[in-house]
Amino acid sequence: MPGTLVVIPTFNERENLAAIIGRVRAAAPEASVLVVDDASPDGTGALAEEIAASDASVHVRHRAGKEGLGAAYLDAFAWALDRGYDVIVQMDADGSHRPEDLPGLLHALDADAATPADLVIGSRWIDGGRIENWPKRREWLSRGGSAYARRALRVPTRDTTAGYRAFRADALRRMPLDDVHTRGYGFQVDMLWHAHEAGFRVVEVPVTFVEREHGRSKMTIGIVVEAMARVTAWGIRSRFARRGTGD
Ligand SMILES: Nc1nc2c(ncn2[C@@H]2O[C@H](COP(=O)(O)OP(=O)(O)OP(=O)(O)O)[C@@H](O)[C@H]2O)c(=O)[nH]1
Ligand SMILES: [Mg+2]
Repeated sequence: MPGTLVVIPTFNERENLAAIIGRVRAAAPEASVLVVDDASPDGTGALAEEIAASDASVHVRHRAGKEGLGAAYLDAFAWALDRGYDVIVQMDADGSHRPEDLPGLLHALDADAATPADLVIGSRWIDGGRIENWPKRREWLSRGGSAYARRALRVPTRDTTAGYRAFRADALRRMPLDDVHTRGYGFQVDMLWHAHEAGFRVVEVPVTFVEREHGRSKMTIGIVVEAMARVTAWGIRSRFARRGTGD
């Protein structure tokens, strides 16, 4: 029975995969898991198949090569919407997004929550949000990037780059996903901006973000530059569009 799907994109996460799936299954036993692997050279895809063979709630998608996080998520969204899941969660494989925070994210989507959301963001930069094991330099880069995107795009969210998110599927279905072109790290900002423009109710809940212990970061300076350049261009474009409509 469709319900909640936790999407875990992977590229060379063999050391992390079994642990993260185990923790998701423990924290949210009713949720299914979809691993989206971009032909990881370290064999993450084969390991995902092994796990799926012994757990019917775990699914795997294999993509031909490394095309970026955004491409993997768009593929997963289409897969999940096709199959009628009600809630779609984004989660990194490296343990930065703690599965134990998942019930809090899902609760904010509930109809009986104080302000039921279309999109819930696991936020580092609101009261109660924390980060563990990040060098100050990384913290300031992330805070600065979030603040810049918030101002440039006029979105109300504190953590605009966070990758730990939960979408209500019916809201995601209304989004123009074909207009989301960012494939790298800016994908998160791109999606948030489109969600905001589409009138989504976006709610932030505090999470503890933990730096990866195993494996290597796929974050590069090129990814940061792509994100900053795009945010600047979107900000300018949306201002002109508003002026054009007299807003
Ligand atoms: N399928 C797929 N997954 C990816 C790709 N790039 C990154 N990922 C996954 O996306 C998640 C986030 O990537 P990370 O490398 O952790 O990026 P980050 O969190 O910004 O950087 P660090 O935590 O410092 O390593 C991880 O689960 C990665 O394995 C990609 O091109 N394709
Ligand atoms: Mg990470």
